[in-house]
Amino acid sequence: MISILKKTVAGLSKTRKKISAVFQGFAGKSYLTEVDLEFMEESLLGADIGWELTDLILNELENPHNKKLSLEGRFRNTVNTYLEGISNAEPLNKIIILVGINGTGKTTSAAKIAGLFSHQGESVSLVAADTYRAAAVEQVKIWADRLRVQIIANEKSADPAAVAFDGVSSGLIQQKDRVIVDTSGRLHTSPNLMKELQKIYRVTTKLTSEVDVLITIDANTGQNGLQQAQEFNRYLPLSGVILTKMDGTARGGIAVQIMKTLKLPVYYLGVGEQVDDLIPFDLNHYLNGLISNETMVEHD
Ligand SMILES: Nc1nc2c(ncn2[C@@H]2O[C@H](COP(=O)(O)OP(=O)(O)OP(=O)(O)O)[C@@H](O)[C@H]2O)c(=O)[nH]1
Ligand SMILES: [Mg+2]
Repeated sequence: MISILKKTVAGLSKTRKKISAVFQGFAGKSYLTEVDLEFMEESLLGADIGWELTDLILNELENPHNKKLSLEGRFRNTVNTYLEGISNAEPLNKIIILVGINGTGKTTSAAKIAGLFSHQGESVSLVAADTYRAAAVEQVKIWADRLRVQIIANEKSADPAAVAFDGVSSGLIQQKDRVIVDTSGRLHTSPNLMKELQKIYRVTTKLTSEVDVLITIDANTGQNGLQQAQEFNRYLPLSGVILTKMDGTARGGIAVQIMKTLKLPVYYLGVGEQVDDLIPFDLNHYLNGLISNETMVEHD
């Protein structure tokens, strides 16, 4: 199996392109000139790492005080300090509810997470609580068949909270290790739909306190994704983020801004449409993915 580090590096290839080229160009230097710094600034901002961290990184790299450490080492240290206490995620609870706006990758991520846990030997069920889109239950069914995990659905019900309640209670009775609830896409600007999500959360937490809510954010949406998560968090307590479609964007630096601004960990990165295209987030691997060239991890 391909290692998580290799997958992270591959999944971040578009974001890495510029940043890693800048670092390669500085090989052997211990501090940067004005022109070097401009290159670096452009590449970091272009990757959506954000102004605040970009300034911190530039200040660190232009300062010749710490010549013993490589530029890469100083880059890593600056990001690590910036995200201290935020980037380490708690292990996920038994019940995982996926929320987010339309098309951000909830259903695909639900299936991918089911695949990950089931691969680790856990018994998993998928709950199809998207009662809005006609094809939504069918989509979960196809994944469940492919993954050979149980699906709990009720095509006759128009009440997603009822489906979630039935699905989670059935999973608990069957002593499943993990129950993953897929919900329909909704805009945070629609109070009724957000209240419905609160209801899904409320009925689920009546059954057990072991519940986590993850929001899927499409990495291509940049700052907009930050706002989506902030708004969802006003309605129900988010445990963390799944940053999807990282494979299609050069702006994967948004992961850092999400963690810093929302004070929420990124749990997973989605790096493709296949079931194993989901990587547990690891800050060190992620930073490798930003600055290294692919050959540097070939022997991992
Ligand atoms: N390239 C890429 N495509 C992805 C990723 N995650 C999801 N997709 C694709 O994005 C599209 C939407 O994914 P879904 O999982 O259906 O999104 P959703 O949030 O469940 O959509 P709604 O239920 O309609 O709100 C599909 O074509 C997925 O294959 C990813 O990490 N990378
Ligand atoms: Mg869906």
